[in-house]
Amino acid sequence: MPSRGDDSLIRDSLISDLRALVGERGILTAASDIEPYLSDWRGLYHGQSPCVLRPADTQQLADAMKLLASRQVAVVPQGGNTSMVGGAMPDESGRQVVLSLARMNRIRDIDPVDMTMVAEAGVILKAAQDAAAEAGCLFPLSLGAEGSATIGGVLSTNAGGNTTVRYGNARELMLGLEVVLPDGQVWNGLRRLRKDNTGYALRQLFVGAEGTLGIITAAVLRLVARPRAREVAFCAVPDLAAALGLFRRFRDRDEASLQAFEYMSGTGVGLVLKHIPGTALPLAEAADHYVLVDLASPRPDAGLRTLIEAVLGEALEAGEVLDAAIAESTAQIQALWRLREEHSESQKLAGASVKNDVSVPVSRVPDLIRLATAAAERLMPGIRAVPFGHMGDGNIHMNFVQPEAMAPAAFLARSHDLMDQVNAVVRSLDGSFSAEHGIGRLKPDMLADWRAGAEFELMQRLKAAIDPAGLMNPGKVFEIPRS
Ligand code: FAD
Ligand code: 2HG
Ligand code: ZN
Repeated sequence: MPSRGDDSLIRDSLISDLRALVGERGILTAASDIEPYLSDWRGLYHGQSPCVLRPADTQQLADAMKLLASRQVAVVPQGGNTSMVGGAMPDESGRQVVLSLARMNRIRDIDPVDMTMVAEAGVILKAAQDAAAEAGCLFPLSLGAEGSATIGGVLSTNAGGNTTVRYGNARELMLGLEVVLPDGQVWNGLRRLRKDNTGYALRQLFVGAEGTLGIITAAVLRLVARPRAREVAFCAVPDLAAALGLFRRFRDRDEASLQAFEYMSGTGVGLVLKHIPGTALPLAEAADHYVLVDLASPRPDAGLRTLIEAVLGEALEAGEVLDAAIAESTAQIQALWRLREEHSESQKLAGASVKNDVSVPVSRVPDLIRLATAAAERLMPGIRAVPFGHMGDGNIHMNFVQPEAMAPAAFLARSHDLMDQVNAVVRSLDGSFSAEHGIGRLKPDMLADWRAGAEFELMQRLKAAIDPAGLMNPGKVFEIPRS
């Protein structure tokens, strides 16, 4: 067992050897510089790290990984640090090195004929969207954290977001990858092919692996045609069945134009209006349920205004819609979307919250919201249910904000009881306990339970084959094995 003195000698020599590989700008060691990398967005975890590595390119990163592997030092990859499950947090031991991809932020290539972009892992999602737009294309992945989340992070979590209903998850938007393996080997799989049946699709293994198998350093992203027509409406609906009915009306009329269909509860929109300056309800009266519909088409003459008015008109007549506002300008589109995208921030400002990022078959969304809300209210009278999210793909954020009079710590102490209640409902509806945010540090016990048997054993065997020393993001996805 090394003594404290031994520990700091090992640490000092590791830091100086790493510095020799990545240069002065490639490593942070001062406590005040490291601090921002040690807490997560939700404020659930606070870790420790001897330094933060910030390599400038793939070769520097590969050299550093070789060194870390030879010294048996664990690595915690970090992109924009927007994980909702503590995925990018080191533990409290002070022995895990945080690896930030922030400096690897070049867009290496955009090809509007192949409809591809080669982006390094540290490129911010918004920057990738903007670059695609400049080239006359669309990179359609879209989520509230897009101003901070990175390409490496969204691929490593297989992020979904608002447009999954139309374009799929991050996985479906990736054609090739460059990865640094746990031993420092570089795998260049940056192929931009739509068809490539050459053995196992290794690239898909690293998507959604949450940094537990290797470091994604660059990716070939799939672009799509840029929209030339768009219509967005914010609608009040009488109940959950009506919200689902409205979704079906839009999907059945023109599935190809439906790029987002988001649900919000009256409580959730109320929290946004209360806590986020500059927001306003675009309807005359508040309601218990709302949906946001976003239609887009690459055809300027797609007739989306006629379509949205016709579908909303029919739904109004059928009593499925109470009232609706259709955006008349880009500024109004942004204002309507803000009511949806500020949900996470407003819940943070309203006190402690427990999040359940769950999915069910789309047809079961009303049952999910109704049953999970009832179960939580039975467990804790006064709790504020704020379900919202991606109704069009079956992924609802079944979140709960603390009762107003309760102490945040007392509420958070009941987190697991609440999550168990929601998960029991999700199980009964054939759903998943983790739709898009991943497992991270928060849910390895759930993964072991829900996927027990052949599926979990196969995952463990893959992990052992690719990262035999267990140095890649330990304690995420899998619990750390007891020695
Ligand atoms: P981090 O948080 O830094 O890391 C996430 C995980 O990926 C960690 O396990 C980390 O170790 C690993 N990782 C990061 N980079 C690499 C790499 N280069 N190689 C290997 N592993 C790596 N998620 C959704 O799916 N849909 C949403 O709509 C959505 N909205 C959000 C809104 C807000 C306000 C916030 C705060 C988060 C939201 N998220 C959403 C959650 C989050 O998963 C995404 O923001 C994003 O996928 C994380 O990207 P990041 O760069 O911040 O990754
Ligand atoms: C979203 O859809 C994100 O806005 C965040 O996935 C959800 O705060 C949450 O629980
Ligand atoms: Zn979401």
